[in-house]
Amino acid sequence: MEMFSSTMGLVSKMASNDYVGFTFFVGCMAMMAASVFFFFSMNSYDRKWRTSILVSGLITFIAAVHYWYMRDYWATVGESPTFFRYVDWVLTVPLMCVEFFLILKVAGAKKTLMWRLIFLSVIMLVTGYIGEAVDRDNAWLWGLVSGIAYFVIVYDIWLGKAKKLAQEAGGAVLSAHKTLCWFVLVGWAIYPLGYMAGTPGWYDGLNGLSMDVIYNIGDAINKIGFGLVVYNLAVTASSNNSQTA
Ligand SMILES: *C/C=C(C)/C=C/C=C(C)/C=C/C1=C(C)CCCC1(C)C
Repeated sequence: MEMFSSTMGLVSKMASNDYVGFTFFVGCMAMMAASVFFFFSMNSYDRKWRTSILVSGLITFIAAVHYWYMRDYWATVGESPTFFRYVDWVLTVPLMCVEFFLILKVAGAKKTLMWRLIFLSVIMLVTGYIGEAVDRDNAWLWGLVSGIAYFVIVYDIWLGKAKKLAQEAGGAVLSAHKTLCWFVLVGWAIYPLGYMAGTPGWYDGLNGLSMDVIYNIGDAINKIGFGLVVYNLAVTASSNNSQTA
């Protein structure tokens, strides 16, 4: 990566085929824009949705800050910013679990449901980190443990207690819950693909799509998409209320 000095200081040049650098850059901007959108709209809807939209904004904001560092790390070091990546995930993925709890609170969701999902997500991410950065030789084993934790999360929200609560709540909450479930089943499944693309000797760069590009696409879809589902719930549920009032 070639460097040149500008009047602004040291700026690294981005090659036109540097898809990783490009997606870090665009991802950073998209996360910032989404955060501003969520923060500014949080007071426009019923009070009970305020925290949910705030958490949507926190998820994209935390990601924006990490993308800023990851973009920089990639541009100067030229390696995958695995450490920053996992710090970002270990903060934002549990917050996504909190979102499930917050929208199901109307149906009487208990904190134990939230802590169970948070616990599973931390197991999923810590084992993934070990497989990616600490014990590469056993990447398959750590990936497997991580995959099992992921599977339990999918089971819990699709068929377990969370599903029952969503059905009790019905209406807009039920449909938001369903959409979030699809994000976890399909959107989150992008990550194990990235992991496989990044493990030497597996599918190193699935047809040129490197691990970081796959992770960056996954993050944009999941973090911004998740937030928009919650935002949409607040909009629908608030206007429904004012019609019946
Ligand atoms: C905003 C960030 C999100 C939603 C990150 C989600 C990450 C995952 C669902 C990661 C899952 C993994 C596996 C299921 C197995 C291989 C290791 C991981 C950590 C990539």
